Amino acid sequence: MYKNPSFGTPFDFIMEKTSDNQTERTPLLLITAAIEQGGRTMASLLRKGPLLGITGSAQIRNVQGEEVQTLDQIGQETFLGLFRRSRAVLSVLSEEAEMPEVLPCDEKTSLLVAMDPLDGSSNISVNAPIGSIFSIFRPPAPSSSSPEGLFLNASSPLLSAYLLYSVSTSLVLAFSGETRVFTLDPDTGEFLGDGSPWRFPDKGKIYSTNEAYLPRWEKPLQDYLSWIKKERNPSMILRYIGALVGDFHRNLLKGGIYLYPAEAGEKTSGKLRLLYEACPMAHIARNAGGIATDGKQDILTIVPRSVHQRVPLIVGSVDLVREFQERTGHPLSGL
Ligand code: AFP
Repeated sequence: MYKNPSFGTPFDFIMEKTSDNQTERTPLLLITAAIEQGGRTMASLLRKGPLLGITGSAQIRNVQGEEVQTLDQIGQETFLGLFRRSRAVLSVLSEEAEMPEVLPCDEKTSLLVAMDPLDGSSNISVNAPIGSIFSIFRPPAPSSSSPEGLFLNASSPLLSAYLLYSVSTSLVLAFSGETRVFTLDPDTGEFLGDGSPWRFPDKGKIYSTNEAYLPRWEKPLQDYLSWIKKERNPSMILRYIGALVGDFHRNLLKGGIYLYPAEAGEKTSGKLRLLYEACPMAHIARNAGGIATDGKQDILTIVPRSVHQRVPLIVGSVDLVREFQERTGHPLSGL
């Protein structure tokens, strides 16, 4: 099997970026290795999908009231088990559990993990892309608060990651000012990347949103969409997979903007969860030269009020997000 000698692994990336941070090097290596192992396990299961009888509903609802799929449960058990065994994680917050779970660890070097173990579950039964999303936080000091308090008082992400299970399996990591893209070699089990930072391309022309909800959006948002379709020059194209990881990844590689806004009226906070969906994507975008906003403020400056808090999310290339903000009445400052 041909392997380009300049290819590097997530291990190389973390080693390179922690040369002056010995304290966090080990937990970051252990957590990244757990994410890689979970990615290998999930990718291997997903390849067989319906043959294993795991692509259906688990016939229960999660804390958010959403139907849980069997693969949601498998993702939860897989990643939670790996983080437990790493002994580098103080607590895990998951979309699939009401409360964060405290894990046995070496307290001196432990970090917090927030995760959506299986993003885009409605894509499972139709063999469309899905993913897993992670944000790694430093615990607040002193770290004696409640399990929830740890996440509500944590700093912005130290490292963010997602796995995309599609034609191939990608691992995207953002850490220390860089976003890097790795691909799973299914023969060797290694995640390999070309060793260079990834940046959003300039002049992206993709917008991704569920336009079926447009009638329920605020007027400035409706006007923005209408302008995109009728007047913007150069014109844009619409692409929507319906799994945040898939939509974000395409825009990261091609240049584009993803929008999941709040609806006008009672459902004002949008659908996506701050700590394990919006925040990691914002962090990955930022490290790739992009930006994320809730429509009014940078996602990375939002202080969570609850661990499963939802926020509107607009994320992508800086020029497109800036244009969105200007047209909807909240110009970005400082960018
Ligand atoms: P799940 O992780 O619960 O499957 O949610 C997926 C998701 O939150 C996100 O990945 C998508 O972008 C979004 O839902 C799609 O939602 P709509 O069907 O409302 O467009």
